[in-house]
Amino acid sequence: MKLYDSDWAPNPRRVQCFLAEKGVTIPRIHVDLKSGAHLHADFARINPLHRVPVLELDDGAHISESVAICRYVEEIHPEPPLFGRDARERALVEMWNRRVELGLFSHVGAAFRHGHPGMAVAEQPQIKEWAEANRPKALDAMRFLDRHLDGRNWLLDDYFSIADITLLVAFDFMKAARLSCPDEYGALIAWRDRIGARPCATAR
Ligand SMILES: N[C@@H](CCC(=O)N[C@@H](CS)C(=O)NCC(=O)O)C(=O)O
Repeated sequence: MKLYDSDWAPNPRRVQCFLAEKGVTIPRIHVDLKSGAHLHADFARINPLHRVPVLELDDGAHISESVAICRYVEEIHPEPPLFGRDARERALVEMWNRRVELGLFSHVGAAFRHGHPGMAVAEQPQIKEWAEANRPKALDAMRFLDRHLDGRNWLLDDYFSIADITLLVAFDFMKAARLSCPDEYGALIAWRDRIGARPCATAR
């Protein structure tokens, strides 16, 4: 088994964070996104969508999509469970993971891809107005998450899950999108401090 990933991009980081929380290591093949290594025809055999991360299994199968990779890892390394421990918790994890993906991650991603000069070639057409339109949406999501986290350790109270990992990656990726968390969102900032002590925070 090997993992095609990159050292700075957010979706590969989601998998690295997940593996760090599991205490699992998978051999990695670095794909240099900046030089366009993922755009080569050869990489299409690994992922025809030319994106990382991709997990290559020993039978030659390729799993892309960061959450699909994490689900596979959860199946083969069940401890500690990060997708929920019973039906109720699994549904709540899915709910919060999707809320973070759709509510924050996607807006931060759009602000980055459409606003950063370094993405002008990769993101075509790059629409600056779309980057700007996504900034207030990201702020709305931060406000929503801040309110939810008030009085809670993690998105699911005392249970740490993949949803927190998704939030960590989205939160930290804000810097690249030139977004920041307003000081008034104290519960969200305290959550970021708390997760900073976990293995996922330093995973790369
Ligand atoms: N939905 C995919 C997204 C994968 C993705 O967009 N990966 C980015 C890095 S974060 C990428 O490979 N970008 C290359 C490009 O846009 O050309 C996932 O969850 O893994």
